[in-house]
Amino acid sequence: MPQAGPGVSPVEGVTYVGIDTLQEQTRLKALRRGYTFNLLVVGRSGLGKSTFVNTLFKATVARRKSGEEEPLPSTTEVKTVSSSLSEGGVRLNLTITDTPGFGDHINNENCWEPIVSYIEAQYGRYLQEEQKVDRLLHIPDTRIHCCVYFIPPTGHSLSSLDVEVLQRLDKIVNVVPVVAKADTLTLEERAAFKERIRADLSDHAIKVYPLQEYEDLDDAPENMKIRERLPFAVVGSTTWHEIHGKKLLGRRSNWGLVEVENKSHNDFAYMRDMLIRTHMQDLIGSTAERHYENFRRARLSTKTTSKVNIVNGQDTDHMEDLNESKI
Ligand SMILES: Nc1nc2c(ncn2[C@@H]2O[C@H](COP(=O)(O)OP(=O)(O)OP(=O)(O)O)[C@@H](O)[C@H]2O)c(=O)[nH]1
Ligand SMILES: [Mg+2]
Repeated sequence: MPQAGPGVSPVEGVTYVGIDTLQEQTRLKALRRGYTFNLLVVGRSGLGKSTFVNTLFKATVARRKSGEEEPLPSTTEVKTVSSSLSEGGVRLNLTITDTPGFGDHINNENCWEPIVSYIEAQYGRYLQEEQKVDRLLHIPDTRIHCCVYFIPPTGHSLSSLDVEVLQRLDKIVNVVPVVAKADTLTLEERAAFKERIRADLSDHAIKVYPLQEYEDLDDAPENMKIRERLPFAVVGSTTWHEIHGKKLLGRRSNWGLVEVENKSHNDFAYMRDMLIRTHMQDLIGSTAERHYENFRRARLSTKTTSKVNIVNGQDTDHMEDLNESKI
């Protein structure tokens, strides 16, 4: 059989057009540009969010010397860390935004506001760029593609504060729930707690990623397995331990060393696989197609409403400015 190529068809008598090379063209274009993936970590105070950020960077990007590390200070402001990874010619710009923990006050009303504002500000920034007359071909993307939400390992149920925060977040961002400090629960406690949390999420109609209603048929079996594992029970640590000549990230517990990247010890590696290996493209795509689109529609329809008022004799330019400044 003749080799496929311009003018040569793999099927006799059929003209070969070459649309099968589109995939390769798209791949090469994406490789040149690289990928940007933005993660946000959110949750109540002291659950190990900053440790998780550092663990993910260490386990994914840097393999440094073993030894104990300085304890982390409590996070007081939103902080973004970025790192560029390259593997097999594919470049990834991984950005993780760490947020201060909440829930310490007697009155925790509106404690989610800074987080919601942060997520929306990134959409606003993108929209502003997109609407410019001379806009960039590739707008720098700071939109949050995934929010990792930390649940305290209480062994009971989801607290009312977590429910309130999650109900606000799931409308604007892809949310992946995790049980923090999983090493403080036995394997049986973890399984029971996870089941309880899944039931709580469903009772409160909180939608977590991956959503069944948006998946392709091809993804369905894999996503089903992920949903059965949610919330991921994770352990974070930035301390390297030398075991049989191998450097491992881990945390000492009553039962011995809990290895961060060992799938039989906790779900950290399952989660990293989902975020970076199997679902990154879908997380980026669904952020653009659903969450950003919802924001854009809402923001632009507010503008249209203000223009209707203008026609009714209001101050046009001033109202436009007000809308812009909200971004
Ligand atoms: N047992 C256990 N402890 C952890 C784990 N991850 C972090 N810690 C410890 O929990 C404490 C708080 O960790 P941080 O990473 O600062 O927590 P945080 O959520 O960023 O805290 P805030 O910024 O104050 O909200 C530290 O003493 C960590 O060593 C874990 O997986 N298991
Ligand atoms: Mg912190």
